[in-house]
Amino acid sequence: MFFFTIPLVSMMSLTLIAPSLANAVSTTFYDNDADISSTVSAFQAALGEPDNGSAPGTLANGRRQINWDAGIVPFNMPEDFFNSRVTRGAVFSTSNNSQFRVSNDGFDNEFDSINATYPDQFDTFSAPRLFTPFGTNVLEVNFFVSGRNIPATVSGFGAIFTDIDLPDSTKLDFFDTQGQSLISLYAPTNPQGLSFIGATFSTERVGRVQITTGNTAIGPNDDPINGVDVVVLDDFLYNEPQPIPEPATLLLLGTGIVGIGLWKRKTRVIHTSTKS
Ligand SMILES: [Ca+2]
Ligand SMILES: [Ca+2]
Ligand SMILES: [Ca+2]
Ligand SMILES: [Ca+2]
Repeated sequence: MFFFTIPLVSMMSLTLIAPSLANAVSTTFYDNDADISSTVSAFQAALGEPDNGSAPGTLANGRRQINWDAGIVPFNMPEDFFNSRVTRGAVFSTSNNSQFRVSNDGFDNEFDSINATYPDQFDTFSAPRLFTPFGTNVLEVNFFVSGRNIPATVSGFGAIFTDIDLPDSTKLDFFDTQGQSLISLYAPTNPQGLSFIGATFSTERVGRVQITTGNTAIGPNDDPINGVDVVVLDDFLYNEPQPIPEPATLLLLGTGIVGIGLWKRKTRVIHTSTKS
């Protein structure tokens, strides 16, 4: 594992005009090796200890994780399952009726009930279950105080993908609570294997993460030679969702940050791998 720092200014010049991004540092994590576990462990450490499981309410420290593998997670998973039934502060949505699927619910293996060829393409980080939006390849992750209908933010999020064949097909887009883009990360390819990407932020708060899985909704055969890249998801990792401060508090914070006037920004990349 190695570290290096690159300026983000050229990539994200738009963010320079946003006062909320003063002095922000993002650390990004990538891995598409045969074993991504060391990078996932480094990301868990960056998010913080402990794993807060399904504890309700907001805790001061630690992280939340979703591996989809518990038997109670249904094949047709509702969008709010991981805040209402299992309280981990994450609610998902799509532009297409917010439909989701979780594999291996008795009759299914790695989504072979959707397409019989998929088990040859997909791998698991945490066996046996995988996750996907349904009817679209784009989903949104919104954060809440665990088990409550109180919007929240995080300062880091990462996800594991399987069967990324084409570069630039799969990415995470991070947004603040105002909808300003914080960073866009493309995931490295790893056909029939696993890819991890994640980012943590020093001062910015992430209000929403948009996940793009390949370039098609799940359903067709994976056919990258003809430009069709089906990709699905395994584990999600994010730090403890914290409630969004009251508007008066935000106003005071914004005023103070503008006064500092140092809108420097840089990013640190951990373990970049180039396997294709
Ligand atoms: Ca498989
Ligand atoms: Ca799993
Ligand atoms: Ca493939
Ligand atoms: Ca694929």
